Amino acid sequence: SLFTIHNTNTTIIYILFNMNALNEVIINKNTKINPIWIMRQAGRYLPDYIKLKNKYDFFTRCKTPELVSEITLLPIDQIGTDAAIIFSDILVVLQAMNIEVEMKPNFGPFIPNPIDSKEKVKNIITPNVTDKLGYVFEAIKVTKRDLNDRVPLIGFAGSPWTLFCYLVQGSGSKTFDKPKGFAFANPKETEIILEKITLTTIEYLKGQVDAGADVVQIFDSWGGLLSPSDYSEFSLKYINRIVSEIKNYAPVIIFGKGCWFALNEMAKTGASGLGIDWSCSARNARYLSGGNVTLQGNYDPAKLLSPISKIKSDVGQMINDFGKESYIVNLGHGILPNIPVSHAKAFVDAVKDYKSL
Ligand code: 1CP
Repeated sequence: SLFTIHNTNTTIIYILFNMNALNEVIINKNTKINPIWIMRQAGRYLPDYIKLKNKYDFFTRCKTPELVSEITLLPIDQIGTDAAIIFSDILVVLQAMNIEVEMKPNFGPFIPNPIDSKEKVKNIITPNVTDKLGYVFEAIKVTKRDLNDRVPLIGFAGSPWTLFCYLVQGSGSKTFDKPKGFAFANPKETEIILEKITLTTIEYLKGQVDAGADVVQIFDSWGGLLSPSDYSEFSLKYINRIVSEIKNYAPVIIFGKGCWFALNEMAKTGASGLGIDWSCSARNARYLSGGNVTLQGNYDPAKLLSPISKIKSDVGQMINDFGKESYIVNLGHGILPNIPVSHAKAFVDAVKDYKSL
């Protein structure tokens, strides 16, 4: 294999490689358990995270390797997920590119000087990633040490389009009308920006893998705001470049929120896994993705507020629908801050208790 496998004690890596390897794991351990992790599992809802959140500001948490490791391990210890995801944020890449990003309590990301005119495009740099983001690589090394091979570690980055959304809008938004307007009015400048983010992201993800990340996920949270053809031009084109550069170093998962229409093209990028949200059924996701790629998802995060008995039966149904092979259980988007820990744990336990029909 072209990949360095840092962990051998879990199915999640094997499932992203190929089914034969997975089957070996199943036979050897005499159990068949789909791997599970939860998007945004490290932050948000865990009381021990909230304590650290009240003590240290957001970027201090991101930039202190010991804190990153502590936060990253919380869900492994407390709800038992099968993979860890490094505690960081997609927006650290914009900071590295010379864009000031603040994280305002009870508001979210805030960019005081967004790229809202052509003249400002020159403010964006393609940085030396080790200089600017070396603290993430350091945090990955410390976290890998502390994980001690219990579960694999997932690195991540935002897609160029999703980062562009924050860069132009200056904050979160439901519609991201400013970046869409900028892209349609200034396609050339938009291409220049997306290229720079793409080059930075390739180096950033390579650095994460070199530091010990076993898998990487690309979050395209706002790709679903685009039409299928605009998605190809402004988002998938760049994701494709990133995947082709990274896939020989580590398996790549693409999560595109609301991007079911692009599953077929995403499958052709060479990604090992595709994240699915709850607007797409398992059957449609398998059909659209061509049936040969691992799928991940897709429980509606808000449904974790259902009674625990319902969560358990839903998980059984979901595994039946996606199938036991080439399937990583997850939510269809990040876990919400108001989910009781007991419900998150019930979701994980339901996967482990699943008995095939
Ligand atoms: O202090 C805090 O707790 C602030 C909340 C917070 C947290 C915990 C933010 C601000 N980012 C994070 C961490 C984070 N962000 C992780 C890793 C840890 C975890 O498991 O929680 C990850 C994977 C992300 C990824 C991320 N950040 C995405 C992609 C996933 C998704 O949810 O779509 C996006 C869009 C962001 C931007 C962002 N950062 C923070 C917020 C509140 C947001 C969303 C802003 C908006 O509403 O648009």
